[in-house]
Formats: sequence, structure tokens, C-alpha cells
Amino acid sequence: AKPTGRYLHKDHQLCASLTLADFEAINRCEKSLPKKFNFASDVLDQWSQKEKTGERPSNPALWWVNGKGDEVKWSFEELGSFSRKAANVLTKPCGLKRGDRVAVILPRIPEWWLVNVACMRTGLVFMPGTTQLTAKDILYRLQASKAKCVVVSEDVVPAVESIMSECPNLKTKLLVSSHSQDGWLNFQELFQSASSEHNCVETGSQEPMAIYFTSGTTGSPKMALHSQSSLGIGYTICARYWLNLKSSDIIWNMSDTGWIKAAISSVFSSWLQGACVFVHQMAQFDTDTFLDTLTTYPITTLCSAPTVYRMLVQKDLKRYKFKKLQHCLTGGEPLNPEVLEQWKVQTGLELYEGYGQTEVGIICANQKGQEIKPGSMGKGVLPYDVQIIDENGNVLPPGKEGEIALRLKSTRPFCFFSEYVDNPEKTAATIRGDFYVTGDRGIMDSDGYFWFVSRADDVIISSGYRIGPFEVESALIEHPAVVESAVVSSPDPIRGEVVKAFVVLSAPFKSSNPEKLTLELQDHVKKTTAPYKYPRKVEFVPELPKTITGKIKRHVLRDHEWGRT
Ligand code: BCO
Repeated sequence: AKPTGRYLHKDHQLCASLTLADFEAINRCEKSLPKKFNFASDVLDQWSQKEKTGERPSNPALWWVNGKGDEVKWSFEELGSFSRKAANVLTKPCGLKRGDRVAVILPRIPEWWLVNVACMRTGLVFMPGTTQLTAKDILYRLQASKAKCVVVSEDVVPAVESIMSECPNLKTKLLVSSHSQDGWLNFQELFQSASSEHNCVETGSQEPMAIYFTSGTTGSPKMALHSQSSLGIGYTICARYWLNLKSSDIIWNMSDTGWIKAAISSVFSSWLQGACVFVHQMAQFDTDTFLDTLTTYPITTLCSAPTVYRMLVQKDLKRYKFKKLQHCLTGGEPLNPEVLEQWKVQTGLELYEGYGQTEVGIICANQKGQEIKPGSMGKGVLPYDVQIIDENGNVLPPGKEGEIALRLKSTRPFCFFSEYVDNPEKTAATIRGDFYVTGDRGIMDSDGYFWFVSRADDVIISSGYRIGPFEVESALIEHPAVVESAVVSSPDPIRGEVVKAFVVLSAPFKSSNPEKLTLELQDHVKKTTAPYKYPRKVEFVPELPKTITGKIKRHVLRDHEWGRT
């Protein structure tokens, strides 16, 4: 069914008893969005009830392991009671109030899920960040968001300590650790003594729920704001037809807690369907541990970046007998058809690619039951109307390359982000005519399948990370060897593309050993900004190509890297 473009019914009585049929009707724009919606009370607590009445299988809501013998299994009932305790920690000793912003920089530990749900119960705005963030990244995020609280693990404490004097809005520092630290509230201690009685706030469905920082071509990362309903209801179709989840399923989504992919597949989509979220906290990603996990645990559904599958197909996969794996998904960067083919030959399983963005979630997917065209990202996902448009906002016919865009008019899809916080110019820049432009170029074929071509701007998509060149160039310029640099994407057989820096050296460094200096610059970038952004390739050049007005022509360098004329 095609979206009607408007909500037909004006029934605002849904929130306490939203059924899956209601979700679908809302997603199909046949029913209005409830005025009030809270994922914790309207979804999680309902699964808890279903557990009690035996309407849901007895598999856990969250199943966490760390490969060192530690294991956590929580039912929805336990998730409910523990997250109520966590909610009391946030509002009482932490003194936080509805609408306050909370930066959460935690690895894949169960407390990440607890704090996440506790924020829903209290109406706090959750701001996840990867633990790879450096002090400088954290400073920017705390200042830009005026966060009232930061929740971190022990490793992140020194970075926060080094910048907190520059964050006047930061009132509370909450540490998730078995050790106490001066000047920090300890989550574990407060959690032990907190009450499990808590009344979930009645949030409006358009009320802010989370902020994700997302990189662009220019400037620092933007703050994409999501509402209770954009995250909480928006992924129903994706959960059902792309992830194809049932309450008996166990989904392992590899994404780091800092990315929206974790929210999509390890929180909202999974729990909308009452499925079990499986988490393996690995000290470092490792293909052997990864494959052993699939052979040890009854994981039914796997979601990981194409880079992970590219790494896995290098192994002899036929040696592994996966315990229960049935459905494999991928997203975050383009998947090459060869990898899809190799995965299928070696495991007998299809690989279903999805395509989306922090701002809009999953917008195209190879949904279960649909024919897969290798190399394509599948068809548009409801309720979005996905089109290819030209530079004037006109819809292009099948087969023509243009920008991948989502129709916003006459009704803005509710699963869409609300805005870039405090940045009306950047928010407005995403609109072209009746459409939101993704910044990605693609083609739609005559069967309605979308094919990714490239980014329309200078953003680099490496290993599933979206990396802004400006952020890497800003880090490089802080090194005394660098006069100026230009950062572009360069092809890579495993990571799809990697960050390459063209560097003009200052006079004292011109005769340095290039290998040693490359390592030094890479190390410098890893310390200055999140390490996943570091330039895996560095080339020293006498000058950079520029326009007559002095603007660096990154596209000339990029085209050269990709062998394009
Ligand atoms: O590869 P290297 O060893 O040279 O460098 C790695 C790390 O060793 C290094 N590093 C990390 N922490 C460090 C550090 N170096 C110094 N100090 C530290 N504290 O930095 C590099 C980080 O690269 P990585 O994260 O790619 O690591 P790795 O181990 O190669 O992991 C591979 C992947 C595939 C597991 C990883 O790249 C990954 O998880 N990729 C997926 C990202 C993802 O989830 N994207 C989805 C975003 S949401 C989205 O797209 C919207 C869709 C709707």
C-alpha cells in the first residue's frame, strides 16, 4: 500500500493500548499519531504484562555476555523494575528534570540499556556517544547541547575531568563502575538503594527523546533531534519486514551504542516486536570471537555493517555451524554484491541490505520475501515516499541518477527527525522543494529498487562510519608539521572506503621520514578526535588543488583516488 500522505483518523485515544495494527496504521498514515506516547510504558511495560500472562515466550528481553564468563539475562519484568530504579537515580540524587539533556558515553554494557529506558521513563533527552570520543569531542558535545549530566564508564572519566571546567551547564557526573571516584556519583551504589516504584511521565509523542550527533561536510557534527514517536513508533515496518522479528527471536546487532543503528536494532525495533536483544561486549572486534558467538548462542537474527561481512567472508565459514541463525542484515555503508554472494554460498543465508541515516532511520530495505537484486539497497520503506530528484527538486524517472530524497509534503512523516538543534540554516538546507535530501546520490530502477551511487558531498562513509572531512582536517592542522590538508575518501577492499589525508608540510618537517611522520600524524588524529576517523592513508604533497578564490577542491583529489576523470 502506498502512503496516503495524511493521517485519516483523528483518534487520540491510542497510547495506552497501541497494538501492532495501530502502529502499522500510523505508519501507513491511516491513523493519527497518538498525542501522548512513551516507549517505556506503551511498549516495554506491555510486553512485561504479556510475559506474566504467558502471551510472550520466556526468552529474555536483554541477554548480555562479555566472553569472560559474565552473563546478564533480564526479562521485560526485570527490565521494567531495574529501569524504574535507574529512573529514580536520575531524578533524585542526580536532580535531573524532564527535558534535561544527558550525554551517555558507555560501552555495550547492560547499564546503557537501563539509562536509556530510565530517560524514557523520566522524559530526559538521551544523547548517546561512542566511547571512542576524545576530550575535545566530549567538550564540543557538552557545550553545544548544554547537557546537564554526563554518564560514563571509568575509561572516559579522565577525558571529562580535563574539560568539565569549560562546561558550566554540567551539573551531574554519573559514573558506571564498581569503583567510586571523587566528584562523581556512582550509579551502582545509588541503584542498589533506589526504589523500584516510579510513575512513568506521560510524554507527548512529539516531545524530544534523543539527540544524535552527525557529521557533515563542513563544521562540527550537527545535533539531530528525535521525538518520542520518531524513534519509538517509527521503526515498526522496519522491525517487521526488514528485521522480520517475532517475540521468539534473538537479535544480535553489532553497532556501537553511540550510533542510531544501536537505537534502531538494539532498542526500538527489537522491543517493539518483543524480541530478545543479544549483546556481546568484546574488548575489540575480532572475527573469531564473532563467529564463535554465532555458534554458541541461539541468535536468530544478525545485523552488522558490510565491513564486518567483508571481514567474515575472508574466513572459511563452512567450518562454523551457526546455532540458530536464520536472518542476516546489513547497513551503514554500501554492500558489494560479491560479499552478498560469498556469504550466501558459504552460509546458505541471504544478506538483506537496508539503507538509512541518523536523521530518518531506515528508508530503503530488502524486506523479507522481496526478491533481492544484488547491489541494490532494496525498495522504499513505508511510510516514506522515496524518490530520486534533480537539483531543482523534480522527481527523476527510473534509471536516471540524482539525489535520494524523501517526500515531506503535504505531511511530514512522523518518523523523521525534528530538526538540527540550534541550527535552522542546516535544517533548512536539507529541504529541496517538497523533499528532504539525504546527500546521497542514487538511481531507482523500473522495479522501484534503489541503487547507491556515491555521496553528493564530501562526507566519507568508512566501515559504516559517517566521517566529516572538516573534523579530520581540523585535527591535522593542530600538528606543527601540517600547514594545510585535504581529507577525502579512498577505496578500500575491506572498509569500502577509508579516510585519506593529503598534507602540505611545514618547512621544518619537509625532510622528515614519511613513514614515521605518517604514523605520528595518525596517532595525533586518534588522540585529538575519535580514532575511527584517523586517516588510514596519508600522502604528502607540495600543494593542494584550489579554486581561484582559494577554496580547496577536495573533489579533484577524490576523483583521482577513485580513478575518475
Ligand atoms: O584499525 P586500527 O587498529 O588501525 O584502528 C582502530 C582502533 O584500533 C583504533 N582505536 C580505537 N580506540 C582507540 C584507538 N586507537 C587509539 N586509542 C584508542 N582509544 O581506532 C580505529 C577504530 O576503527 P574501528 O572502529 O573501525 O575499529 P575496528 O576494530 O577495525 O572495527 C571494525 C568494525 C567494522 C567492527 C567497526 O568499524 C564498526 O563497528 N563499524 C560499524 C559502524 C556502525 O555501526 N555504523 C552504523 C552507523 S548508524 C547509520 O549508519 C545509520 C543507518 C540507519
